[in-house]
Amino acid sequence: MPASDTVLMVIDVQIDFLPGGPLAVKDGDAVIAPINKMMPRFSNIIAAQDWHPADHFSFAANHPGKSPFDVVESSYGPQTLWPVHAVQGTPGADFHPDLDLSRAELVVRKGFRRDIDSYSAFYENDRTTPTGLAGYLRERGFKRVVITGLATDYCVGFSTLDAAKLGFETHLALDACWGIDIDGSIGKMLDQMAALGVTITNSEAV
Ligand code: VGL
Ligand code: ZN
Repeated sequence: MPASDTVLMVIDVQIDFLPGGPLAVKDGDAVIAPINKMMPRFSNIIAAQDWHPADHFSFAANHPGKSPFDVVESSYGPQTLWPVHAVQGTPGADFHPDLDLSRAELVVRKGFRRDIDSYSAFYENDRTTPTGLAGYLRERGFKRVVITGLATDYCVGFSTLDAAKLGFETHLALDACWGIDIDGSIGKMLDQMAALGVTITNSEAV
């Protein structure tokens, strides 16, 4: 049983990232069963939800002549363009109905500013605008985070790196995550996690 100063983080398990969605992570629905199985063991659960306005900068459709997965310059450096996804208030932005978030005590929404994307649940992609999650976790006295969800190489990955950099003892439950994998991005992300001392584990072990 994880200690009470541990929080389970469930990242972006939303309809648009699951098979059939516009930014589907292949086999992404495979994360739902292990996450549901983990939840009863945790006293504290929080979720992150990608939550973009329809005119969001990260959507290729908002850049004439550009296609999804092109990279453009932004005020904060290179930004990958995505298919339209997780638009505020649309069914595709909802959590998957099979995911049992009934005990989640906080939902952090991110990416709601038109001009900044946000992969991490802690900081937006300019790497300086905080979501408030670090303050929340500290004020609640949490010391340890266990991270699950989508996508291993983007929102899960950047959330994990930030958690470790912020000084939380950080664990990634690898079988409860699934990635997009653009040009080896999953492997690169796991290497960065290892370099920061993240414990790569699995859903049964934590
Ligand atoms: C994500 C790309 C764009 C994710 C969100 O949840 O990993 N990836 N928006
Ligand atoms: Zn997004």
